[in-house]
Amino acid sequence: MEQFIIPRVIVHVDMDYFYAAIEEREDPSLRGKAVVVCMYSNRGESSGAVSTSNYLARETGIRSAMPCKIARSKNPDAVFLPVRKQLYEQVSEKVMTILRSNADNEEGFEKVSIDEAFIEITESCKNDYDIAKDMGIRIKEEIKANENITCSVGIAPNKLIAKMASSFQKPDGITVVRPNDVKDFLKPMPVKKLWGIGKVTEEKLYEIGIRTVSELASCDVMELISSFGKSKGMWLKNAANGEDPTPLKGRKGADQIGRMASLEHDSRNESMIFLLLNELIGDVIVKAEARKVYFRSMTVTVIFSDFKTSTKSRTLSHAVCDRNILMETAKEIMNKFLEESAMNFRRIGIRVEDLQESTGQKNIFDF
Ligand code: TTP
Ligand code: MG
Ligand code: MG
Repeated sequence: MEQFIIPRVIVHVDMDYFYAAIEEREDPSLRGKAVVVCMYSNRGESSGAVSTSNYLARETGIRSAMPCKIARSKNPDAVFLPVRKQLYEQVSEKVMTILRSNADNEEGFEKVSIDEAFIEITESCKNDYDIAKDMGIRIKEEIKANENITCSVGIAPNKLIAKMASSFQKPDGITVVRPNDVKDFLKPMPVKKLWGIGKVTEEKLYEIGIRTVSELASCDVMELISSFGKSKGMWLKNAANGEDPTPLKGRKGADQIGRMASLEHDSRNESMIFLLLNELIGDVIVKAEARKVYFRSMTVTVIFSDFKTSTKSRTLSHAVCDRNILMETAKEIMNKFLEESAMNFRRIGIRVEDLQESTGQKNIFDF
């Protein structure tokens, strides 16, 4: 039976050699050298494991999770650096802000780890994969312009294929897998490449004679169920056929509500900016009311015509859900942005945070 699937366009972004790329950026003298970032244990530099390494280091066989000692023996000339987690968290935060701002809406964003996230762009690209590719290229440019590091992008009809597409061409790649190309994309892959298949499953599949994704796709689902149980068996069958209906996890527990949009053309015309701001704020208030929440803080984001992104936040004295307060505070911030930079604005966004349930709690204006 043919399943009815709502068409989606999902983007997966994964930063290239993330920790090592940040170290290279911070110290340009590292360019052209093999760089290994190590998580040393409290026994000092003689123990510990490799967090990551740049691609030059990988050429000499160095891999994540390898003992640092072995990495040293593989490439004594490499530069070994200790992890600086706080710094990487800060960069991650900025990258995530950029990604979030490119999603259709707040629900269309899901952070997967410190250096990767899914975003849904179905609406923004009107379900057109040519537009989606341009958006992917722009996201790469935006991250490069703001953070001076590269990423790899996968664009596909679901999370499973988008995730696999982003690792298809690394580093600094972009891979678009259109709905009609999903089968061909998967066909030649060994089963271990299917995102979600670990060592144990791989070995079990080998035992029943399945080595490639295409063999798995044509395998009888009942045989898979008898080997793996119902839910895993069905998942394997669907995944091998490139099907993954799982939604992005943005909605659940999202502690913020936000909207972002492009100006009709790049501009710093106040009335044009405030008109769009007013529209975005209207949407945010409607959502906050629907969720029955008040907010304590708010953030305004501006993306300038050179793709540089800037944000400013304010904390309010009380939790409210009030359109006028939001508009006034946002205008104040926007005026600051206009004062500080002569650059045209490209996109603007507004986000409310520190959400609190409004049930049983009065708005300050109720008193
Ligand atoms: P990854 O995205 O898996 O790897 P990467 O970004 O270094 O390289 P690439 O994506 O280009 O293949 O992981 C992101 C970061 O997480 C990585 O920079 C360091 C950290 N990490 C560890 O600390 N230990 C590990 O075993 C792995 C795999 C990653
Ligand atoms: Mg990465
Ligand atoms: Mg990653």
